[in-house]
Amino acid sequence: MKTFYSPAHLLHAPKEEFEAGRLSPAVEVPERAERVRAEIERRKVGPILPPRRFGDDPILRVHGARFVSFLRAAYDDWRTRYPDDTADAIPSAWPARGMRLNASDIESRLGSYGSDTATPITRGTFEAAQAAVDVALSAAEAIHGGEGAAFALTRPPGHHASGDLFGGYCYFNNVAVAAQWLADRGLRPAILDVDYHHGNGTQAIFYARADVLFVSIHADPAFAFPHFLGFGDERGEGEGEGLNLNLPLPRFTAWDRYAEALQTALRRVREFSPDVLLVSLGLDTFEADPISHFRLGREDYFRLGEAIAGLCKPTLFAFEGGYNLEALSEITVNVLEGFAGH
Ligand code: SP5
Ligand code: ZN
Repeated sequence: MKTFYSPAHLLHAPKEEFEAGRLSPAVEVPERAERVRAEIERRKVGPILPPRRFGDDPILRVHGARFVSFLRAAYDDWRTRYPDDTADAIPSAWPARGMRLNASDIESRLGSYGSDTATPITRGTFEAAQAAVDVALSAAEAIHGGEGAAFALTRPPGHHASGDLFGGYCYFNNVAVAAQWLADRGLRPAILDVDYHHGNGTQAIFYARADVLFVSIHADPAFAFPHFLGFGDERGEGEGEGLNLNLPLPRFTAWDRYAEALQTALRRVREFSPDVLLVSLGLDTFEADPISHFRLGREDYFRLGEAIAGLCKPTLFAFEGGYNLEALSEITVNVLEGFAGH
């Protein structure tokens, strides 16, 4: 299996996030992708290739032009506002109920386009996010060209970013842009999101769409991030009615219960009969993940890959969350090997 990877992700290295009432060390760090890259070499998954540049157009098929302009300028605007400081840009006020959406200065723009305080914009964030999209698109192009599978080692992740919101460590929705690119070439994409957290951004982007299926297995938002989307009664709307499937699970879910949800998800994907499958591959379902509460073990990730392979579809895996630095690379490659049948 080919892996697509860009060192430009190193440009996005936030030191801290504001979470649980305090600034804490960032968990979405460059070392994540560097470790996975090394393990892919060590276990000989296949060649590691650089992405090509696709430019803004495929991004603009999914994200609003104002949102893209905001992200492009955000760090410089922030530095201009706070010239004698070095802190990264983090929103601190939002247009909450009863207020007016006003995206004039950098503070109001951060609050208008940002959804939480854990997703800092640093000097290199835009370039890294753009490269992550190119990585996902290059994998999509490989699959469009006839590859049976590809791994997009995307960082920063994407599934919490919607058409005009960044958050949950995500800026551009890598998987959504890749799915749209494939749909624009006449293919019928299904997206399976197995990150611990609900892919609220991806769901929002395709919620009213009949041509893209979104299925997500995740921690119940009744107790987990993103808190405000991902409930079981969200089934799509308009033409997209019935084309969104959320499978929220309780705290401490282990493989047996997870596997049941996975079978339900795979049944729905099969019924949709896609031309191509995109997997939002979060590894934060691991039992020792530092911010999550499922209990999948190392070996379970082989089973996950194998089960996905059972669909017999061209498959694009895109890296999302997963924060246990010691286990992350091993369990990521377990999925890829399980899929490839090693
Ligand atoms: C891509 C992805 O996995 N994004 C996840 C973003 C989650 N951000 C907030 C998580 C809150 C978890 N709180 C645990 C407290 C440990 N300090
Ligand atoms: Zn996650």
